[in-house]
Amino acid sequence: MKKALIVGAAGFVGSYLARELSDNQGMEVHATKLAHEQLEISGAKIHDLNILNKDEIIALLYEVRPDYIFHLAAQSSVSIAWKNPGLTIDINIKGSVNLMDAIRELFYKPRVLLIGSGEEYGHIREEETPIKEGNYLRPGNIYAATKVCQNMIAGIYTQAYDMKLMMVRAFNHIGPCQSPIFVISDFCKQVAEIEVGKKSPTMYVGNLAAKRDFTDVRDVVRAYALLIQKGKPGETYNVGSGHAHEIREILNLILSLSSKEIRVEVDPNKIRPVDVPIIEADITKLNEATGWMPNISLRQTLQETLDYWRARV
Ligand code: A2R
Repeated sequence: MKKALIVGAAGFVGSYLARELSDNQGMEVHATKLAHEQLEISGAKIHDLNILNKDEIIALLYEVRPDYIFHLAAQSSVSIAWKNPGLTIDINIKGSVNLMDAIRELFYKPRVLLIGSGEEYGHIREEETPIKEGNYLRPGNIYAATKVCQNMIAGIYTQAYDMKLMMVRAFNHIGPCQSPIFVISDFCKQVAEIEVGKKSPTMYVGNLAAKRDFTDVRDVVRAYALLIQKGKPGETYNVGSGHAHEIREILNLILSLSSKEIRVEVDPNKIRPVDVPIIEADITKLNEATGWMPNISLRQTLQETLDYWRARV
């Protein structure tokens, strides 16, 4: 039985990935969290790990000896990265290098998937859409720049030390359990609060004209599971749906799932200092490497995310 280690599993993606690996891929799953975080995943062994401490990483790798390592740990919010660039750089660059360097010191070569972001492409031009992995990178925010850096350093480690590192540029992923600091989860939570009278019938929104490529988190983790087994070391793969939707269109779809009359107002605090007008993935490379295509419709994801918040507010 193959052993998988998920680093940074207490966030949005970790539990979904653990379930995919144990239930659908038949792997033994180990998952890490920060000491202060709560995490229980049935069938997975949980370990405490801070990736800023390389000795902790080395000790864990020798204890677990994973065949596959998924690196999810990050400061993953664009808006928090504007407010706290130093911390974001420490976790997303220094932390990732600690992990790569600890893996380099092992006596064997596990297959590793490092998760980056579609934000790495930055200001995508009309003619570059849908965007391919080899496109010029123009990161437009601090978070994106840290993920570009992770990707470049991983390429160097792969070549210099003949390591089996694969890189992903994940476009927006959505679904039940996502933090409401992310746009779709925020919209669904606001609608659920309005429905039970916890909030006045006004939605506060940011830039509705931005176009983003959204994929259900369950499809995303299936792509990760396939890529770690079939991906080519040193290569970067887009993971997205292949279609960008205007945020306004998604908001309207969410509003149509509610019977309440809801007004929409722009909140200047939700507008980011620099926003990228369109981000859409070309997923040909991923599809050719693994056969993956998304299965879950946008409508289904929105319905389930709204129902998730309805059960909680
Ligand atoms: O920031 P927290 O307290 O939510 O903890 C996050 C954790 N994390 C760390 N783990 C180990 N050592 C650290 N120094 C450290 N700093 C933060 O990584 C959180 O529990 C986890 C990442 O989960 P999320 O932020 O929810 O990311 P998500 O949505 O699961 O995405 C996974 C990956 C990330 O690399 C994203 O940047 C990328 O996919 O899109």
